[in-house]
Amino acid sequence: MVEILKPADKKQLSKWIGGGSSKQFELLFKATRDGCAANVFHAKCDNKGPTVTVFYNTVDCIFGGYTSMNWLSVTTYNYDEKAFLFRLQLKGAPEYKKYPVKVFNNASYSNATYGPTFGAGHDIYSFNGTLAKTGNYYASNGGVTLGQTYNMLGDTAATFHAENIQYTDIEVYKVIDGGLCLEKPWRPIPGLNMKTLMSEVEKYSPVDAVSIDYVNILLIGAVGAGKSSYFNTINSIFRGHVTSQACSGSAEHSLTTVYRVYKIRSQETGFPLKFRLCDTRGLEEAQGMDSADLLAILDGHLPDRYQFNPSMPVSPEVTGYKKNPTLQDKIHVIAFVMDGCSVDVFPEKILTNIKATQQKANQRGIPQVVLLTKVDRVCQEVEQDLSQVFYSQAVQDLVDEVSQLVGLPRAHILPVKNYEREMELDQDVNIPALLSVRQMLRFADDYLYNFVDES
Ligand SMILES: Nc1nc2c(ncn2[C@@H]2O[C@H](COP(=O)(O)OP(=O)(O)OP(=O)(O)O)[C@@H](O)[C@H]2O)c(=O)[nH]1
Ligand SMILES: [Mg+2]
Repeated sequence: MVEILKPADKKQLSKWIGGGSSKQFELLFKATRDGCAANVFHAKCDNKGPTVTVFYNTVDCIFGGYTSMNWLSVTTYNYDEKAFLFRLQLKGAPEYKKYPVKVFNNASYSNATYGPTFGAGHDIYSFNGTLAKTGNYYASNGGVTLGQTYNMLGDTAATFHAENIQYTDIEVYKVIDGGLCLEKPWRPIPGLNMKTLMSEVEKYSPVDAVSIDYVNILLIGAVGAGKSSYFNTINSIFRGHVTSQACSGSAEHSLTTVYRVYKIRSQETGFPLKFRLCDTRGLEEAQGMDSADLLAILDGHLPDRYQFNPSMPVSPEVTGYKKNPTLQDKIHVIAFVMDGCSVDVFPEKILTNIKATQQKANQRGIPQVVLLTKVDRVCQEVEQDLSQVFYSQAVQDLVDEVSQLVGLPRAHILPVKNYEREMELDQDVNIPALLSVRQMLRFADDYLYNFVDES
């Protein structure tokens, strides 16, 4: 028998449970499948960590409770600050509401002869012993006595479950961090094919009217966000094997200390492709790339291999400083590189720095994207199978979150996984990476067209 909790309900529960990532719900117990018996419930659900219990009654109400604590067969109340009751549906109509626990000590009640029970005085007491089915439901010998342990926020038995404890089903789901794969991709990419993508990127040439040979894509972001690894990833794809031309790794301060304008050569022709990836020193809270350095890069003053010096920002006196940069020297697209795992705890100072850069970029009309790296660490499914990137609820949620955080449209947020542990190329790594390059090249052309129109 299939589970009946709908994807939209899972999404809502996932949000209520919180903690950053989307949740997966693994069905542990289902009355209509396993029998409505307390011993079966305990055999399947004890010591399984956080769970959601869902009740379906004969008047189409769906409600239940969440606890982050184990169910046990010993008789005890369980302390839980995170527990809550919820309503998903009232008499057939979706009515989402979360009711927080107010007496933490009594959040749930474990007892070998009880089914799942929430609260002292038993806010929700599912059943005792074994229930036989009457027609299509189990008439509960438990009860619902609201308001003892949970704050019902003005709701009553009538508006919670229509005072009905004839259950057509009771389900208990184990809540797992990460995951939840969608049936349809959240970012549909019709005709997606690695060879086509590669050839599109290889054939790219900047808008004719501006007569430049290549476009410059600037990679900026926090220390360790994956800027150098991104260049290595793109370079690897076109070189035909995994390369690590740019130094990458983990360090307290930025590993990259020199401004590098990297070329990427096509394996087939041996010629450089018509874009450059400009790798920078990481942004840091205390030291790091100075805003004067950044402006100099945007406007094309800094030479390749410029040595960043946090205690001495760039000046026209430094060797190689281009006093009169041309369009060819300027930055045509900015990619903010963000570690997908640290979006929730993104340092305020670095965000302020990014916002300031965005302001400068907007004044210059430079298009911006976010390269959202390390998506393999965002969700278990994606870690196991990278082809799930565009099917992962967690990645979709993260893209939404980042889009809000930096104020860019969602199509500008590009999830990628860089080569880091792999020794061989992998199509599932290449596809999101190539899509991100293609998108940036399209944006670069937008910038160039604006330039043509202006002049
Ligand atoms: N799992 C995983 N690890 C990654 C990914 N991208 C980068 N890393 C790892 O993250 C660490 C930092 O990557 P770098 O590319 O050096 O980061 P950076 O932004 O250039 O850092 P700095 O130059 O120090 O500012 C390295 O250990 C990489 O292997 C990714 O997509 N997934
Ligand atoms: Mg680096």
